[in-house]
Amino acid sequence: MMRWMRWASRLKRRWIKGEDTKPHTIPQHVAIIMDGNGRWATLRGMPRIAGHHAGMKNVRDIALAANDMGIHILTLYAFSTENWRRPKDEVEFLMGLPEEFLHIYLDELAEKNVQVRWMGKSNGLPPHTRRAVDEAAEKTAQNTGLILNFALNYGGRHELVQAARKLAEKVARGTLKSEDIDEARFSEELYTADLPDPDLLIRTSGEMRLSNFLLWQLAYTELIFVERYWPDFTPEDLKQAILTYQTRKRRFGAL
Ligand code: V0D
Repeated sequence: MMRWMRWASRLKRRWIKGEDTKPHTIPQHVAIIMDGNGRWATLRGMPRIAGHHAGMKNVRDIALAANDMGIHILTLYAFSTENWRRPKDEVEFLMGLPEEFLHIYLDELAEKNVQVRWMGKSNGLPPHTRRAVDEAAEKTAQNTGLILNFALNYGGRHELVQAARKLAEKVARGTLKSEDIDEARFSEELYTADLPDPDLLIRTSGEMRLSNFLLWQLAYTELIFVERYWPDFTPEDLKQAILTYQTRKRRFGAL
């Protein structure tokens, strides 16, 4: 409970007069599975990578909208440990997107006080991708606005296994007692150790699966699935998702 309290005062929630979402129940952590980029392109007779590129531009729009709404953390599933199985050309294109995104948008995001982070398996990313995301994280580490958190080379089961392994090593070395392993201690070994769990997960493009995303952290998260493909997902759709989230919260409170 105390861990997320730190976030309460982290960012002043701006409230826009006339807006119909309620400021006191804005989710502090929103996670998104940005699905449907390939299908968006195919539908237009374009190559899949054109969809990924359109999806990249949309990351900027939604991140700035989230920042304006006073969301504290936006965690985006950009590349999973399973995505390596895609065609080599597509993977190569995807691995160029962080650099392109940061080249175009980092200055603007940094100016708006956004902190860029990434989480995932550090081994396996091409060095050029790794360098770009690490530099962006370093450059924005002191920013106090939205935390824009990219899940890159991320797999939920892998995250859990590496947490178990780190704990086992500490027990073997005698620096941790097995009876001291509880949920709080376990979650300290996850990539999200210093973040509250997501309040809201949005998955675009109509698929209703978690696809190995944040398996531990989503235990109590409200799940919202929208039909819209990611490149077509607008700040207005984000606002609608938050309104739905708030309706659910209100119903829950009435029980
Ligand atoms: C493709 C839709 C931004 C999902 C969004 C390497 C599929 C566009 C980034 C990004 C991707 C990552 C880190 C960072 C800055 C930007 C990104 C990937 C894919 C996978 F620090 N969009 N984006 N990364 N797509």
